[in-house]
Amino acid sequence: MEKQQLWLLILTGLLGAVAQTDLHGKVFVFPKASKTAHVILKPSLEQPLQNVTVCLRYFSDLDRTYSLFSYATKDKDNEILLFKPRPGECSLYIGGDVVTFKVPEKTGTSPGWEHVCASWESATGIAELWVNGNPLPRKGLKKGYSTGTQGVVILGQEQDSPGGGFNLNQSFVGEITDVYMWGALLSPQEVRLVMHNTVPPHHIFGWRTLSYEIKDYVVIKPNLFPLY
Ligand SMILES: *[C@@H]1O[C@H](CO)[C@@H](O)[C@H](O)[C@H]1NC(C)=O
Ligand SMILES: *[C@@H]1O[C@H](CO)[C@@H](O)[C@H](O)[C@H]1NC(C)=O
Ligand SMILES: [Ca+2]
Repeated sequence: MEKQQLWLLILTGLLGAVAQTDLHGKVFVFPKASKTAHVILKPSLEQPLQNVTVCLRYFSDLDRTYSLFSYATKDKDNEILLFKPRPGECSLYIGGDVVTFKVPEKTGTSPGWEHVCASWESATGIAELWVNGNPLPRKGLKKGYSTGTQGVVILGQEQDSPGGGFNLNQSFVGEITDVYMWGALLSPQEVRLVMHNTVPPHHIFGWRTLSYEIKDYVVIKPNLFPLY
């Protein structure tokens, strides 16, 4: 009996460590403003990154500030952060520095949903933001930098310390789906393929093989507007 329980524990432990879910056609719903609701993505980033791309699709009617993707390390709470300071703008933080892109209103085909890909290349510092498959004028930051490791990646809240320091006024309310991260840059063609859910391999996080932990009030639901 005790032996069985022990094996069960070991098995659950192993499954817990590697459990991956195919969330195709599903979304995370963040139903209300909160300073606790969030989703932790795993594993934590073990390698410093010189090339980074983050893509996701989201739908929100917030007109305040909110976070889309937050990676915080002990040294830098805004190590990699995709952030909406206000409607019509999108900011990318790398190692605590920030560039802000002006986003033209409604360029997409799915009303309300917006697909974004943000990338950063250490060698040049060049940051790209693609909105619904269209590139915005490039900016630059943190040339020569490598992102820190062993931090925490969170959807739904903006971190001011790894795994915490949330602010209700920066919480995400709405729906997020198709979240991916690569330690590499994507070609323009790849960005457009990702938008149509044909995704290059070798990602760090992938929506169809996601390891995650939901904290507090976040609900997984079918996508009501599945274009792809
Ligand atoms: C970063 O991407 C560039 C362009 O794809 C590539 O030449 C370079 O080797 C990459 N660097 C690393 C560290 O992966
Ligand atoms: C959130 O915003 C409200 C209204 O603007 C403000 O009164 C409150 O102090 C803010 N809370 C935090 C934690 O920043
Ligand atoms: Ca922060």
